[in-house]
Amino acid sequence: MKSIHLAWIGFVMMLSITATAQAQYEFLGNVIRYERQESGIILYCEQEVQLSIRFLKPEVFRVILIRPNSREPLLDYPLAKSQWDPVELHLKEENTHLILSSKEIDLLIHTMPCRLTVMDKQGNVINKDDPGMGIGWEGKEVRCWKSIAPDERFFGLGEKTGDVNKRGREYVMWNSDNPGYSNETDPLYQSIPFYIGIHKNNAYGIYLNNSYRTTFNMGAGNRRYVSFSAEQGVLDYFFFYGPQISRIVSNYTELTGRMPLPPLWALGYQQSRWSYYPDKEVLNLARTFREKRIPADVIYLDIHYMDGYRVFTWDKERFPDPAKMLRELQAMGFKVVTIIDPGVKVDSNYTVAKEGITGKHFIRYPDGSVYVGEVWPGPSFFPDFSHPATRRWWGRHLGRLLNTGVDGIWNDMNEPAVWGKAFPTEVLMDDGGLNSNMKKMHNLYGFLMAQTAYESALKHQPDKRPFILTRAGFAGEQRFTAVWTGDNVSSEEHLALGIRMMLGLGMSGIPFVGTDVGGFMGHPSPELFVRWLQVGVFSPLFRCHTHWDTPDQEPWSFGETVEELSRRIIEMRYRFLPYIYTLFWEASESGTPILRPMCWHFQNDPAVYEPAYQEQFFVGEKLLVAPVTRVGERFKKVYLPAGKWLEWNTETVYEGGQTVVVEAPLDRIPLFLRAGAIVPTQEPMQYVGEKSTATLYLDVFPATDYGNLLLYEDDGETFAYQQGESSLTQFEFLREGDHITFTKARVQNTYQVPARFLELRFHTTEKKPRKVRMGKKSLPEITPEQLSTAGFYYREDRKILVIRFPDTSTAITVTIE
Ligand code: MIG
Repeated sequence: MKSIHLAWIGFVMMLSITATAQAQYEFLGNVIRYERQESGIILYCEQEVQLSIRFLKPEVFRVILIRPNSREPLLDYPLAKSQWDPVELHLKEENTHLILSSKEIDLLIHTMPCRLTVMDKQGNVINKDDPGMGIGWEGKEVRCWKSIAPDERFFGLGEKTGDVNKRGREYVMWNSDNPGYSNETDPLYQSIPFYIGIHKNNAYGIYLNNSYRTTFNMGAGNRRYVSFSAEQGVLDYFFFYGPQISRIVSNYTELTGRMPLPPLWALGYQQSRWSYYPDKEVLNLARTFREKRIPADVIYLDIHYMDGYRVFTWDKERFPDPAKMLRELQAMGFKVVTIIDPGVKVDSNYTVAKEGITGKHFIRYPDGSVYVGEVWPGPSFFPDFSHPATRRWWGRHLGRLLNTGVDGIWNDMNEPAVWGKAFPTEVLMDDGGLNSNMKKMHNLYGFLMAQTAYESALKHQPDKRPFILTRAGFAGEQRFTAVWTGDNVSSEEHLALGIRMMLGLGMSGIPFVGTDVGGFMGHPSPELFVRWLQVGVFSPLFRCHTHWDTPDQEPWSFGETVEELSRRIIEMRYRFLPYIYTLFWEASESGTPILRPMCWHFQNDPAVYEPAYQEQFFVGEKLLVAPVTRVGERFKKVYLPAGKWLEWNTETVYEGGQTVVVEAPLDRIPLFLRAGAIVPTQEPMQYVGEKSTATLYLDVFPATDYGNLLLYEDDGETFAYQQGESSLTQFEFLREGDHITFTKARVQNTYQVPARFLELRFHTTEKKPRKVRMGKKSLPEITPEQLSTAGFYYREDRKILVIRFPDTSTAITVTIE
């Protein structure tokens, strides 16, 4: 046997091991023998401990620590994919190590003791176990230590406070309701045990597949290592090699799933507060939006719509006829999303409570008695969303709500939160018959509740894309739900923190995220409200929300000037919808976040990591946003990475690779088009679907030889796109000196886009072209008022060449000479 040599060395080493005292970690010892398996290897180590390594792809592998007497099943809720093609590997045995190679990486397995080093094909170390500690355990706790590279930075970990770069702090995963949290608070509502490490132009990701309380030490209190540990359960992690961040997130979301396309209306402006009631006030709110011509798509009903906070009821006095109110709102083009809390009021006259008791749907103590905790309704029961029957039961009630005319579900308090902040850990959930306590299930509760809502919505309205929003959750929840960052504060610090949290979530596989615009606790100054709305324009979820005891926080609540500014800012969101929707599609296809930190596109530029610029972000690949987050600030210092950049508001071109200062009056968001950009926009409308777009605008910044846009469109509502009913259009330009060739090619044409004009706007055009041709035909010069004539005009003042023509044929070529 090949392994005899190793076994002998292992035996010699064993003799030198002294007995471990109790209050100490034990570390993974020597490899005694190994067994090659398809796509992997099992390493048999001292003390009957095994390490299983299995490749899912040449650049992705899974490591599982198997200890005697701890046979807990692996966690499978977060995983969307379990079948992977075999991966071809080669094994080489050397004196002190084995080398397991895929075509992407070499995994060095040191055998004495067992430690892993991951190398790229050029021999660079991507990541390695701490040589002294590697993997260890103490009682039920398991931990892995990884060496830190001097220049290493860390990203991800979901919804976490602090900087975008997580280095130097320790973070805990334990879903917690922390209203009015600060930049130091941890943990918060979400647990996404996934991070990305970037160093020396190399990057990797690690996902710890364990739902117990886990801890990520990102080099806090030490200069030596990162460690990730779980209080209990299996040490089971996935390693994703980059070297590009995008590939890490793509593979991570292939494993844990991707966001399905939401309905297009969910990308519109959303208005919420705790709480709008009674029905007359809700209708008034809706009418005010329409009268004031401030676009909006969604109104939220917070807990006051219910009868005494009883979930799935309506307060009869405040909302005597919900179906009628919902119909009236619908007629005005509004969608309604209602809050759903998990706590079911203990009340012997309340159907939901009675059904839950008879159906055994509630979480129980180990002695069988039903757990009662206190939340809004007073003493409450808590549904066991891990039980399929409970999911069906809850789903039927959700279905009733949807059939009344409600359009989306907002899951709150699902950490789960109770007064006293200590949901007992000994209570039990079904967990597929395993009967697991909350130590394992706590962090999964929000995930399972969101899954229940998503599946129920699908079942009851199979033709409509569900919209679910959740406060708490776990890795993989992006398959079911959008996320908002909970109870923030109306402060400048929180506006900036919210951006960092959205970026962290996006890098952790969750693209559909937002903050309470304006802030939840407290009241924003008029100016802070404006600045927050501006960030909202580019937040995937654009929802204004505020606390019970705060003043009004609608776009018209801050005086006339702010009302006018708000209208224009919200209109801007509707202008950008074609671009944002295309980014949602990209996210659903590849896991790529909609908001991206600058390192996403400029990984090797050290300046993009400077904390001073960490709230600048990309919206897609072509738009860089540098929002103002401070009141009184009228200039913005912006770092522009390499290349040319066009400031959207002023038509100024900047050379990248430097810091610039741009004007940022209150009505302006510093916004930069990257050279090569083709950005699609439309005219604003009052709500999604109000009218079809008469013109699709394409803003082109041709300061480079080539640029492109793959535009995605579909009906925005149904699942027809999954049967291929969508439209994909490739727009490209090629530039040689003053000569530009612009082409359009429908690459997928099963969804019929509405009849419309295309308007190309070539920025930074120095002079009026001699000729503009479409195919072989010369286009006439027209005036800006000639909206229904094909032709071109030149705007001397802004140096923009405008070309308009009907968007009829599936392929065109426009030549500018
Ligand atoms: O204990 O439903 O984060 O958005 O308005 C507070 C009332 C409960 C917390 C949510 C917030 C919501 C509020 N809820």
